[in-house]
Amino acid sequence: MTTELPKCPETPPLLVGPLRIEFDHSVTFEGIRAQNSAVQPGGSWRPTNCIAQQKVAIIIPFRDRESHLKQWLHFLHPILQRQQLDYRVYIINQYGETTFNRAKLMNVGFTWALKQYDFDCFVFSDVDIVPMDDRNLFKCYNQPRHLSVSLDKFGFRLPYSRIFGGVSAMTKEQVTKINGYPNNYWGWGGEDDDVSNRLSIRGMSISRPDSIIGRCRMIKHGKESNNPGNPKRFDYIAHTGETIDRDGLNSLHYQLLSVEDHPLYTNVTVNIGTP
Ligand code: UD2
Ligand code: MN
Repeated sequence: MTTELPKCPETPPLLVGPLRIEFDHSVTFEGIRAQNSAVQPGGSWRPTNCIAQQKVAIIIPFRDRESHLKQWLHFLHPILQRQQLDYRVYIINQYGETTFNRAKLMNVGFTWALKQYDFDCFVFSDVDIVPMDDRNLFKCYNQPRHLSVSLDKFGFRLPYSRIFGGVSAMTKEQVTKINGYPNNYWGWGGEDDDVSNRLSIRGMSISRPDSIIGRCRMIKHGKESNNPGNPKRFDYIAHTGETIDRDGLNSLHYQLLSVEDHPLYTNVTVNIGTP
């Protein structure tokens, strides 16, 4: 006779609530591994005593931010395990030195993760943001979810109501409905507002935790010279209605250079081309 595991409860029982998040200690990959011995190669984990509510791919756009990545892994692996998610961490690493493209990396992560596993939910996260409360669940809801709602950098307030940058979660269906992220936002800014436009064009709204549970910290940093402000962003976000159907998952082209299972994450290095 086989005994089937029960589904994990809606509210994970081991959550602790508010967390002390400070970035003043340096951490090592070995140290993080030792603290998270149940995490599998590639940075995946799932509960052993119940079936997770959701299968979640965490997609992190990345280039040359190793110290941020260590802090993120250090804080997030324990939180994600307490949240009882069936999860895997994907670092989508942009190859080369040309202008950064955060949104296109998100599309690569979504597409690649689905080739590996039948994920239901995608959490798209900056590498430098850590939640200050583990009740801020890294899972998906009926409407697209914005998680980094109350950020220290913005004085723990929502800077504007339609903001969708930082950390956000969408189901596979929600991502598909908006044709994913735009691919043509090179450099800093605007791509998150384009996604917000896409959501409202497709009749969706943004769900959020409250401003206490939604508190987050961002690691202080400067701006990289190869991620300059995109001067075209204002023009682009005024025309999402015209671009949504032709720029996105259906027009994504990239060259996969390597996929490596590191002990704490899956590293996907990709050539996404140039502007
Ligand atoms: C804001 C948004 C972010 C994004 C960005 C504009 C919030 C809280 N954050 O972040 O979601 O919309 O503006 O593009 O609203 N990255 C690298 N290497 C680089 C450059 C960027 O890994 O050289 C990645 C990394 O994951 C980083 C993210 O891209 O966290 C966003 O870049 P940022 O942190 O420089 O931008 P920031 O903090 O203004
Ligand atoms: Mn940042």
